[in-house]
Amino acid sequence: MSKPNWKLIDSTLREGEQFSKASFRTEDKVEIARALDTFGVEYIEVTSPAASPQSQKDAATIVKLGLGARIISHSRCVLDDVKAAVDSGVSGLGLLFATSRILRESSHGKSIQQIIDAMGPPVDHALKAGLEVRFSAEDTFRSDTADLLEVYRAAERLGVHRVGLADTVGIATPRQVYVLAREVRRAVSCDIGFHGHNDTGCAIANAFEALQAGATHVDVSVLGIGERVGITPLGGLVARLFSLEPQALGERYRLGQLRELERLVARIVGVEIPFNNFVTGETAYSHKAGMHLKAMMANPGSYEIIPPEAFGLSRKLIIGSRLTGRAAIAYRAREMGITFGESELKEITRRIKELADAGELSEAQIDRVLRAWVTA
Ligand code: HCA
Ligand code: CU
Repeated sequence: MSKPNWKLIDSTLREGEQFSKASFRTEDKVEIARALDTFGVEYIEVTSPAASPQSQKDAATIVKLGLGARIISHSRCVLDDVKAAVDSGVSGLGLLFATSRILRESSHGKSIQQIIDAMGPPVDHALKAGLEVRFSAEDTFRSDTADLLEVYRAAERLGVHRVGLADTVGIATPRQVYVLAREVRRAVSCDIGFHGHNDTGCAIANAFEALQAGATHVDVSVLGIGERVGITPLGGLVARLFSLEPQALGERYRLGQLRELERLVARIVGVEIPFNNFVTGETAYSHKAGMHLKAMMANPGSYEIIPPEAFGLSRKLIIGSRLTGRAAIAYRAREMGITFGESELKEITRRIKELADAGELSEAQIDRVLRAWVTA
């Protein structure tokens, strides 16, 4: 990734509203939108104003906040839905139509040609209203490639700004995403978006591969919330990108706000942040084995690809476990102003490991052992 020219579309207020535990009140949406804007995502996607009367009012409320992020909405390819979106004042619209056989049969019953015919009026209306328009093929990765290219080319001829690849069911592998996104890149010259579900744990890798293949926009949500197990999580994709482009990510986003943003959304939907969450999880910066501790004390880069300070976080060195080592104990002793000789250090470490076999020692307990050793 030489030049980061991609943009993040946060869909916590659209895909995230489809999360089983989410039921946002207007004030929740406003708080989340503001926090997303502070973090610095380029787009905030909200639920289709046609979904319900409150959705219509909430979309307009968020537009009126006057945030830096572009507020876009999402809609079926139906003229009345597009009109509702235009009325709400959003500046962009993500239109979609399912193109896979299984969804064409179970969802709308249209052929590929009928899809192409049906998308004309809604796309046209949205474009004439001055919106940034995206057309996405729902269930892209179970669709026929020739059908997809036909639909995307037709969308481009209608003048859409972006076509979207949607891994609706989370079936795609990273390589498939790369290959298809490349093919679409060659077929159209407009922007390309990617939206990927995480049913098999590939959503971050898939989003990344889409970018590598030339996609320009990626959908994410805070903590990945969405239908079923959700989509590409904002924090996870940011971690993936930061490891390659730390400076660009630091310039673009207020990384120090990530944890607060996740806490906010977790509180509102009533879930815990996973202990092993990317970057912000409780254990994300815990180091424990003696070998790791030794190297970490010499150079924190030894076992960290993303410095916690970049996200306003700090690391935790666990030195009271049975896996601890001499270097870690010596380090703690030095912090307390105590220096031990080599053989003494070996003895103390052996003693601490023995004690830790009965249960991990707290820092205070270790300090007590070290002090007692000196005075003994
Ligand atoms: C859904 C639709 C969607 C749309 C993605 C997009 C999907 O299933 O509710 O507009 O690109 O996953 O296909 O979220
Ligand atoms: Cu989705």
